[in-house]
Amino acid sequence: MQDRTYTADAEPGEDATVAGWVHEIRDLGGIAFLILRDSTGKIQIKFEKDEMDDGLVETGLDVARESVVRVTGAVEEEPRAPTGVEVTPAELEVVSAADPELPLDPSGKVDADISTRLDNRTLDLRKDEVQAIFEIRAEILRAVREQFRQFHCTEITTPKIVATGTEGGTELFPITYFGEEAFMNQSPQLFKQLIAGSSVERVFEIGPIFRAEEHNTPRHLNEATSIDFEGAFCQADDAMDVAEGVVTAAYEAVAENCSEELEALGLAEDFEVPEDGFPRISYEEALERINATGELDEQLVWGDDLSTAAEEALGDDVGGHYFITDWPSEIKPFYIKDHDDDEQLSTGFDLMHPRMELVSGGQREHRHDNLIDGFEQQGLDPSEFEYYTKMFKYGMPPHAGFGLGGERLIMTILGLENIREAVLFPRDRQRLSP
Ligand code: ATP
Ligand code: AMO
Repeated sequence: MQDRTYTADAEPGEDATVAGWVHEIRDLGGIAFLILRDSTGKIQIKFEKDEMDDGLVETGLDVARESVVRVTGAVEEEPRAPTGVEVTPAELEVVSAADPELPLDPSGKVDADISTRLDNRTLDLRKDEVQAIFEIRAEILRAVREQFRQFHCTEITTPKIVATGTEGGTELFPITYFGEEAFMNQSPQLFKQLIAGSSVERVFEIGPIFRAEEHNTPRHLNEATSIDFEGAFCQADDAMDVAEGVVTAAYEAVAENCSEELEALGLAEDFEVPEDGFPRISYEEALERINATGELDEQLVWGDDLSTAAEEALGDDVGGHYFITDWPSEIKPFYIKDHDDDEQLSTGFDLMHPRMELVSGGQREHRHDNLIDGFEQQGLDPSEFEYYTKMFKYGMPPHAGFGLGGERLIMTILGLENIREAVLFPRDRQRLSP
């Protein structure tokens, strides 16, 4: 590491070398200031023109904004400086000059649309509020991992290049794998079940999923981060407890450890951790409550999936996170188990935030013959999935699990308008690079 002091650690009374980006230059005539920014904050560099070497003053004040500079000098207390300290430079080196024309203004004085921001993510991330999102994202993922460990889960990594899809044929990205057709995985679904069915029992994964979603919406990505859980000897209720625990842990970690970032996002005052005991509402009751709101043009009937408008009507009615349980079997995938006493009714559940779905999960069909029937009912050829189904013949315990959309979790925690804000380099219909 090069010898330098973070701006936040520059101690008055000592000499220091600080290095970072030129945030701003203010030339007031006899005196001028360069505000230098690094990952820990900002510091003022003072130029008293009459008292300093002309060459040094010229280099310091002619440098374009966002150039990288290294400055060595005496650090002193200065109440008028933005952070209460300033450096009087003895040496100043322009390490990397920036073009005076920037495609994006990192000071945020000039607004940029999301597309310009994503095209220039490096500059965009120089804004405090954008950096705050990714600091919080890192903290959320840390907290989620820790919570899973407390639930005695083992972290796994499953393949992303696969032979078969599980979440609907039209949303697959095909690729060529040494001359054979293969796909980018849509979900770790089958693999996590295969591991839960070994004596590892409880697993989680945080990894990418790929979906060829046709729609361009503020809450869909073509490459997203899925937070998956699978547990042997679990029922749907147990998986719901884990989902609630993980979501709550993420909020708690942000409340406890991200006060500066919340401040930068203007969320510090109103940030709230959701109350535990998310209500569990059956699909049937959900339909009744949605219909009773009178918000929809047409009444919903049994078997209907919930449209965005329906989800929003129910979200407003409930007012917080909630589960929808006991969905009709026909609209849940083959791997979700039906209730033993009613095969029209599945053990599938969704966890909803008032603005959108966060989680899908359920108890799994662990009986080999019923599983094969399920494939056929869904129009899938079970022989293509033999690598999966045959393990159900060698001691497969009852099990349950869920998938939680990582970016949707971040988006709802921070109230972001667009899911792309929660990903460094989002993939959508229009965007394959950077
Ligand atoms: P000083 O007595 O500190 O040299 P000044 O009042 O003589 O300052 P200038 O030197 O021309 O005037 O400074 C212009 C402006 O910059 C003034 O409003 C002053 O308050 C402000 N200023 C001067 N020094 C600093 C500093 N170290 N940090 C922040 N602001 C300063
Ligand atoms: P599902 O398809 O509902 O279920 O996905 C689970 C969760 O992942 C998130 N998600 C997405 N987020 C952003 N962009 C997308 N294109 C996208 N697709 C999904 C959502 C969603 O609730 N195998 C099951 C899970 C399980 O049963 O364990 C599955 O994938 O937040």
